[in-house]
Amino acid sequence: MSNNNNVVLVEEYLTTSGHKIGSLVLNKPKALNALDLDMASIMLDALNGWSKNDEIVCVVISSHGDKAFCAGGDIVSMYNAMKTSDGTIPPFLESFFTTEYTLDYTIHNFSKPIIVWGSGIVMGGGMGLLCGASHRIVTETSRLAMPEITIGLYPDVGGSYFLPRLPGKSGLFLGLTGGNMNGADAMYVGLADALVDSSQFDVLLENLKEHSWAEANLGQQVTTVISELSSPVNPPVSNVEAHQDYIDGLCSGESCAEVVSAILSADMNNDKWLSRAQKTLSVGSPITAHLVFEQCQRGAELSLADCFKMEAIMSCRCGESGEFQEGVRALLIDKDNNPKWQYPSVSNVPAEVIANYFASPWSDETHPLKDLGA
Ligand code: QUE
Repeated sequence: MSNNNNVVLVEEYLTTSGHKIGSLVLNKPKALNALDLDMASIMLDALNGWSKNDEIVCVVISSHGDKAFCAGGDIVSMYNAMKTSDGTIPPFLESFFTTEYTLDYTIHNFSKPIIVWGSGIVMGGGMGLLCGASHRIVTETSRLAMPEITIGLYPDVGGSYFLPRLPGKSGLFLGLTGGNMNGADAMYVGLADALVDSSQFDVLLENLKEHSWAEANLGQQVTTVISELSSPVNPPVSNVEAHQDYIDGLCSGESCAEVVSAILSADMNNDKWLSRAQKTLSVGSPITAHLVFEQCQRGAELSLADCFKMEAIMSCRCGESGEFQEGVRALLIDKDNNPKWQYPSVSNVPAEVIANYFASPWSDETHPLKDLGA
């Protein structure tokens, strides 16, 4: 464990009714609260304790700093582990992903309401924390995305489950292009439950503390408290909704190569949001594009637990293949923004290469997430 155990602040607030509210505050604002292994372990331990504690009526997950709820994962530590592992699966990555996915899964299946305050940047690992919560709040500053194609990873943390379940082909499009969602997009695609003004966090906590907690249905009571918060003065407008039919048309192809070529050759009509998505795909990893296409196909048919098990395999394969390491080098280590991807385009990637990302390095009995959902 870390020598810096205030990376997540774990607190219990007493309510006037005599109950307790669990609070987890991500506390690495300079790193945009990117999730590291210590943070994930602390959160998982706290949730496991609170699930068995009858005094606790609900949990609030939030973060310090205005900029980000959580901008992703601690990929610099992962880079350092990959650099010294020489093309094998770094044990650190296996530990990190196992802990992170167990945490995400625990949030999805928690026995009491979990409120996530998803204000500011919510990307990658942050999406994993948000998506499974029973009460997902976004604000006028929220920016949600799965931008992993930029770094040669792929949209994990349950992306295999939630992307193929978004309206039409929007999940495939967002995974391929790293497209940004604002608060209105998040509401439209069903990844948020309430859009409120970013000034309302203290009001939310105060009202949760003052609530009577007298009724049986804790989830309904949290919904009521949240419904009393103020909406944004200038609410955002959904890009995904505005472009849904266009996105569905672009993503209707039968193969990854067809879809990617349709998006890359499309006239984005000077639309800023669509053009940015197109640009991100054009400079992103061709291997990642295949992984996104494949995970959306496979994930549509899988349970949540099986999606996380598949992602543990994919993520460990990413840790040994070199593509992810090169992406992190180019974007975050050397910052030359010039990753040398292993294949020049989607059409050059052999099927066997992609198949290997889904080939388990473990037997069912030795899979690190074998007990998930059991
Ligand atoms: C694409 C990504 C990530 C990214 C940038 C991308 C990502 C991620 C981070 C990140 C952000 C802040 C940090 C940090 C990492 O950046 O997944 O350590 O402090 O975690 O273009 O997928």
